[in-house]
Amino acid sequence: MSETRCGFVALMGAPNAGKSTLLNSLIGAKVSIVSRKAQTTRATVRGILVDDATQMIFVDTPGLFAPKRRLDRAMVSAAWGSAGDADALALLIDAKQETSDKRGAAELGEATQAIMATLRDHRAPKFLVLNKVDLVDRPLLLALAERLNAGLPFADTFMTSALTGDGLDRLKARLAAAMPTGPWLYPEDQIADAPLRALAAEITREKLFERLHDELPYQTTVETESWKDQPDGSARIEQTIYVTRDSHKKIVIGEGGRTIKSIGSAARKEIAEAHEAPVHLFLFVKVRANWLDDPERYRAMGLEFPKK
Ligand SMILES: Nc1nc2c(ncn2[C@@H]2O[C@H](COP(=O)(O)OP(=O)(O)OP(=O)(O)O)[C@@H](O)[C@H]2O)c(=O)[nH]1
Ligand SMILES: [Mg+2]
Repeated sequence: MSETRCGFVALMGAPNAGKSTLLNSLIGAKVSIVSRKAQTTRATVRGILVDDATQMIFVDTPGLFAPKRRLDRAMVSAAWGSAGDADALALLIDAKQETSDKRGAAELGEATQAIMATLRDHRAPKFLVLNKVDLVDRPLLLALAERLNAGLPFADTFMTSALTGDGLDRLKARLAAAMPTGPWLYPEDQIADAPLRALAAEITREKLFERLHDELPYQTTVETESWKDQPDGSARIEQTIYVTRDSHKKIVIGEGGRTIKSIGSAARKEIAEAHEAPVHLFLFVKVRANWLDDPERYRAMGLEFPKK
């Protein structure tokens, strides 16, 4: 083999820009959960991709926003932490939102400007990725690309649809060329580095995000308590869903257990796919008024616990 390359690409951007969808499309498998709601991703998630002699470790990060709660602060600081370690930074922009009528598409959104201001201080080469181009007319995209490039010198600009796969080949090739030479960090066929039990908890959390509304999904977390491989090849998995209030517990369970049943059955199917074997999933809902201030829960999420 010719000289190998290997490096980290951090996928950065505002909540809902499509970072996790892009990661899954690049890898060709679901390694990170996705939802229509903002702030779905809570901790960094790695997806590993080989392109000829190059191994790229893509790091999906929590969306960047002005944090209010302790959990928000932990999420945003995890995202900026991975920017510091990256060999290349990809700034994802939701092109649909950034060119929305409300704003007249004449100036950049406040959130985007704030992200660019912090990105400016990072050394690694920066790549601009206008995502969701399936939803935006071309002339608007070109104008947006121009405005963004005027704000920060990007090494290159890409127009992608993480949903349709449009533009991803060019992005992949260009990022591969930007990786430093060096030995690969993972075996050739490895696509993720999180243990299956962590992915399983995330999958259940995704189903909660799909089915719960308002503040509720933001006040829940999921942990895999036990995973037992059975002699017949199936897995017996127990998970705890933490909520902050008894009224939330009632909603998660639903009338006659309808909601929790639907969450469990959707999650079970997907976990079984990832595990490539049948799964028996048992969900328990626990009220922990202060889980958002409990260091143990942050450790389980893969986050550092902020002092305040
Ligand atoms: N039309 C369209 N929708 C997209 C595209 N990429 C992502 N989406 C949708 O945008 C929503 C958010 O996608 P995510 O991948 O969860 O976004 P994210 O940036 O990871 O969001 P956070 O984890 O909250 O920071 C989902 O409903 C996706 O299906 C795209 O290229 N086109
Ligand atoms: Mg995400």
